Amino acid sequence: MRHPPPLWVGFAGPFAPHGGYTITTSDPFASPEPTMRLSLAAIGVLAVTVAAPSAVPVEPPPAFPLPDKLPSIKELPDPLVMRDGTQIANKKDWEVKRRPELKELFQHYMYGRFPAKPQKITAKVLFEDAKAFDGKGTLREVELTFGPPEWPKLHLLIAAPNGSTPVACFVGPNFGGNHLLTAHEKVHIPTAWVPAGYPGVEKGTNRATAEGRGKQADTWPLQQIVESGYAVATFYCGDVQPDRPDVREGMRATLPVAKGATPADETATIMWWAWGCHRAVDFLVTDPHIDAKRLAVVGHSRLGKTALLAGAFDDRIAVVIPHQSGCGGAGPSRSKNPKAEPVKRITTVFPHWFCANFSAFGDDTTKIPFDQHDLVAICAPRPVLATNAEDDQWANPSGQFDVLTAAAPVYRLYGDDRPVAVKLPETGTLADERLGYFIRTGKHSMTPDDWKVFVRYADKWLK
Ligand code: GTR
Repeated sequence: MRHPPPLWVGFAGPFAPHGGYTITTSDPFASPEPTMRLSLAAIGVLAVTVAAPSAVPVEPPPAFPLPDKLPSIKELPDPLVMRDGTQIANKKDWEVKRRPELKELFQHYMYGRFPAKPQKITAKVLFEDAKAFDGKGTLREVELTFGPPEWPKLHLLIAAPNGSTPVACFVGPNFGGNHLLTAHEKVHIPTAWVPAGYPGVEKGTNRATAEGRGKQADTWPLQQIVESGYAVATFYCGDVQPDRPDVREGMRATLPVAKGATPADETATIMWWAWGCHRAVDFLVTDPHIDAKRLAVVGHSRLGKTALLAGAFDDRIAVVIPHQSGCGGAGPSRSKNPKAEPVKRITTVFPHWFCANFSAFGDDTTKIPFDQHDLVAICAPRPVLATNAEDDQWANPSGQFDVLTAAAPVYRLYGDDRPVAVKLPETGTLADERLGYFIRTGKHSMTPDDWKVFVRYADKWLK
């Protein structure tokens, strides 16, 4: 059966006809892009157009009950039991029945609809410095446009070791702009709203300035990553969707404005950021310097939640690294850790991160028809590494280990008999199983030492 037209056809939105642009036939309910390798004819020439195939049409989502009508489930629900009680016993049924059901549930009740892939992506190389990092690597920045002029542009900063062999690549969003990660004067300074308090942000205007150049180079230590033999690609999350509620800008501005109540499952900010990761991947899989089969998505905190969601919804990503992602990421919503961030708090303080339906669970998380182990399980059999810090109980380090453990039965369907450590690993010891875990001393931050751990894990799973 063909699916119904996308929800927002007829509105001035991204998937609606607009001034001479082709309307996409892709469907916001569609499953992630099929694995593909697009050929990029001429990198380095001014503009390159990458024709992306439209997403595969799928059945419309089933009608789900209102949040308060859902049954109460006290513990982490069994990932291998469908909503109708069917027990899943093999990989095929997991892939054909349960995994799609979970993807629908996560969209409807938590992150909002998975947006379609744009039909046309244009990549323009803004600059390329082949003598960066003491001559050891190349630094480039690529501007990605998706079609209609009101769509924000994404600036992808790519650092790669020099050499002819395609290398594995880390990819993910950053918090304050690419320019904070290197002092290189050609790197783009965001024109979108940036959070106050980041280096070089003009007081009162939320504008980024050149003052910030290189001031957060430790969070994505480009040279260190390049010297360990990996490429790294990152973009400012606010290029896609600035991190603030109640303002329709970024990609949200391209959606129809809801009259009256907010649609319960409108695409929320974390889903848009994940969508941005997928658009970065669209480019990376065409890049001859990068091995399309060896991509690891990384993000910290709210962007760690993003990394996990991006990995779950795009199987072109080979390894998933949510760093200190906590509630809404690799931390359970049914938390047993009194120091961890609860759903009630996160949906009150950051209502825009999740769709309206998710707020309904603030007072009773037992009604959530899934938990975060199901999001990890959607990634199976791909490796997922949850990294943490002892002083960061807000991100629920022990709860994250419970989540990995609860996802393990799905990994076992793929033949991995020991996908996760048997007990919470010691501080400072990397448990490098397919469901990997690491906790260090210290606080909530992403540091060069954390990147050493990401690289060790990638050395195991991406080599
Ligand atoms: C906190 C939030 C966390 C985490 C963190 C961050 O305020 O409660 O869920 O996302 O922000 O992103 O740094």
